[in-house]
Amino acid sequence: MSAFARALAEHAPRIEARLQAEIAALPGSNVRDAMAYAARGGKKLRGFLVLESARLHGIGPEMALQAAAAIEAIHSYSLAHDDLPAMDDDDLRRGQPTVHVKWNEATAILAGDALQTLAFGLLARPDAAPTAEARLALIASLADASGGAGMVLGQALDIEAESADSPLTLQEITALQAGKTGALIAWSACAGARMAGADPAPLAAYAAALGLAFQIADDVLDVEGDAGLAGKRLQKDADAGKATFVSLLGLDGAKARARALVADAQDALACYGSGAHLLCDAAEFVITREN
Ligand code: GRG
Repeated sequence: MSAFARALAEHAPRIEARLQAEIAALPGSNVRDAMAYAARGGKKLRGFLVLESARLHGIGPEMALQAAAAIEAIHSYSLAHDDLPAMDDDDLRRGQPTVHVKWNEATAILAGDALQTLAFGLLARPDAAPTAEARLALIASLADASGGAGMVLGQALDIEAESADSPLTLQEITALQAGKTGALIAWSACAGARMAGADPAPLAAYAAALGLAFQIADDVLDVEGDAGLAGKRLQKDADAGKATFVSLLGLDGAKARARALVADAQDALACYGSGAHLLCDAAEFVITREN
């Protein structure tokens, strides 16, 4: 097992435990149960990026786990809503029935809503960052990353593309994915710098390349992956005739582009020296993952 795989395997249950403890503290309801279900499992890659970028800036997991749980709450909300019939209409996520299939649409919508507000609540706690300014920077940047200039915009462009007259161009699909997938990954990688009041620019450059490589790898997985390992339905984009990095660049071209982006991501970390080796390995991981 690589050092990265070991670190991810160590971090993921701690992030999950922190998030589940926060959800368990809410009053009992179907929505609370659905929140816990939506937050369960997954790689916790975004939380990992938070913990590692915090470590790079001298901030330990006791403090950084709060922001790691927050970003995984936002990510879980986005998946629960993305799976709804009004959006991607999926019945399988992380190898399990999706939230609206297990409960119903109203519960899936409310669980997503409550996961989203929980995230901002977690970041507002005194133990989320060393100073009030840093907490505000985390909150404001997460609002940007997840809202109408970030993930929600990317999702809206993706939905619009389904009924467009012509498939998206490479430039359009790159912009779409920068919002839909890239914005939360970028927030995660920059979180440690924001907590410490440091310049997040090198981490932002790392994350821009990482996020795009992640999405290209997702498109490759959609074509070549094993649905059992991926824990979700594959070939959806090709079946829907949607433009993807694979349809635009070809399978080999998409893989080559992802590999070049991993090199760019690793180059952006040079200023941190050997302290960033796990983030370097994370870039390698996103293009070799099977789920
Ligand atoms: C509903 C506002 C709104 C946004 C949804 C995240 C998203 C936007 C849609 C998800 C659709 C999708 C499959 C996108 C591809 C990239 C992606 C986000 C994959 C899932 O992330 P992983 O692989 O998942 O990190 P785990 O399960 O490991 O947490």
